[in-house]
Amino acid sequence: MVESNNKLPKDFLWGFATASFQIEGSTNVDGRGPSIWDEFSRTPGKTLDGKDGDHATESYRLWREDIALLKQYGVKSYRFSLSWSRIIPLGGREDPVNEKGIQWYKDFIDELIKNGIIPFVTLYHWDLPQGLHDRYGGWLNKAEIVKDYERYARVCFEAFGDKVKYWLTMNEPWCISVLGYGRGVFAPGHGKPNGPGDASREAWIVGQNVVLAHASAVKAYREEYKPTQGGVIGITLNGDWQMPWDDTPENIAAAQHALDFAIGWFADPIYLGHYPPYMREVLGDRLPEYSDEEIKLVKGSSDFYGMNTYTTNLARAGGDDEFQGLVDYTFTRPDGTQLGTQAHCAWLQDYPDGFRDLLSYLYKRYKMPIYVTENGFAVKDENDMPVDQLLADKDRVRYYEGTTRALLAAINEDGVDVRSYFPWSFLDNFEWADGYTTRFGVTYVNYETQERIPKDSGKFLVKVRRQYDSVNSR
Ligand code: GBH
Repeated sequence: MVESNNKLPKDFLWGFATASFQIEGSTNVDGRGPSIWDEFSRTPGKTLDGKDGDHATESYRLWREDIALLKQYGVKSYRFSLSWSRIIPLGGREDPVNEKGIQWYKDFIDELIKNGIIPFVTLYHWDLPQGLHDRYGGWLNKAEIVKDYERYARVCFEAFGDKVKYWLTMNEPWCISVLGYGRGVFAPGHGKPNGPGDASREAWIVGQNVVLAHASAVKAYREEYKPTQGGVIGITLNGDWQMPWDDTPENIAAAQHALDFAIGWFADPIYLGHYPPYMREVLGDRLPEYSDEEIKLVKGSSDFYGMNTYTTNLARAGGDDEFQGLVDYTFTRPDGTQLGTQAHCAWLQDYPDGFRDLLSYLYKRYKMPIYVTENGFAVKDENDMPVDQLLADKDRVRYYEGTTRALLAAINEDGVDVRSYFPWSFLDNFEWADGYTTRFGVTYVNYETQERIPKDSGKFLVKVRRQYDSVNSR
């Protein structure tokens, strides 16, 4: 029996998410230029299994099969990203546009629409053209990157904006900045001890440049494309719920400090017009100021809150990691028990109540409609299991049971305006520094044969979506 609080808003976008570099492969085809992830993943020691993105799930070649499977899953929408260096191989505003790259995405978008699937497009999911990194330091160079990104965005609005009505400028600026320039575990690998770059400054600089590039593209869209194309545009931020480890005042404060550094760093300037005061307290002048003109551009530059979330942390004061706001994260409660089921990744446990609490927090603080653009789970040791065992992905099914229930409660009981749910990911794929050893897909991919087989979690998500739909059509 379907309960009344199983209702989803009428135009709710239910689908799956991916990103260009993680699935496309064919890195040397149809004029694509190199990206920083080609170079990084080919450097020995940067990925866990020593593998790169040259094949991934071969989705550049197998796109028709992928769309057929999406249709079989019955999704209403599909979130994917564009590869900047397929569209402008060298990346810059004076560099030539690659018609073959544009045509490929046009065909892809047309085929989605023909199958009744709404395209939800990310402009940038971490695969910066290597040409821009080599030419002027990529995201570190404000004057150049903001203009080059804006031009890239314009080329995309021009080429695809008649069909694409949902745009994300950037995927997870925290990851671009901290993992790429602060901890050095992602491309371009700055910020490691003894590595290139000043880890105490670069991440904070990159964070601001990413926001300014985002805001410039949004301005261009609103002024020149939106009036005729009529879509929405915004940014998507990673951020996990933070619970105080216990109810001492220090740890209650620590949870807010963790949110300030993980989310507020970007969301506060964009939605409220200033940095969280705590960030200035910790970083002093290492946190770059927004000029009056810049903050005018940035404030209000997102039509919605784009939310990527995976887990909940227990926050404890006294950490020494600036990128976490000097807060310690743990999954171990004061009584020694674990918060939830452990995933393959050390940073991920299953805790659905946190998903609901995060939605409420974001809605109250930023007062924007929320698009959940990623949410997912990697089953522990899945990659080592025989296929039949791996397909019965119980822990992932339980994870999605929890988060979909929390999603419905947030909408129907807490009154949060949520407009999409895109589990990560449609397919097992290239999991960045983990290579292919960590699987996030609701669809198993055999990387030798490129066979795709739905896991139980994929079938589960199809089933719950049908239940919600039947409520909608009453
Ligand atoms: C998403 O990021 C990405 O958008 C997607 O491309 C990726 O495949 C997916 O996650 C699964 O990983 O303290 O160094 O251990 C998720 C956000 C933020 C999750 C950083 C991991 C811990 C980093 N990520 N977080 S670390």
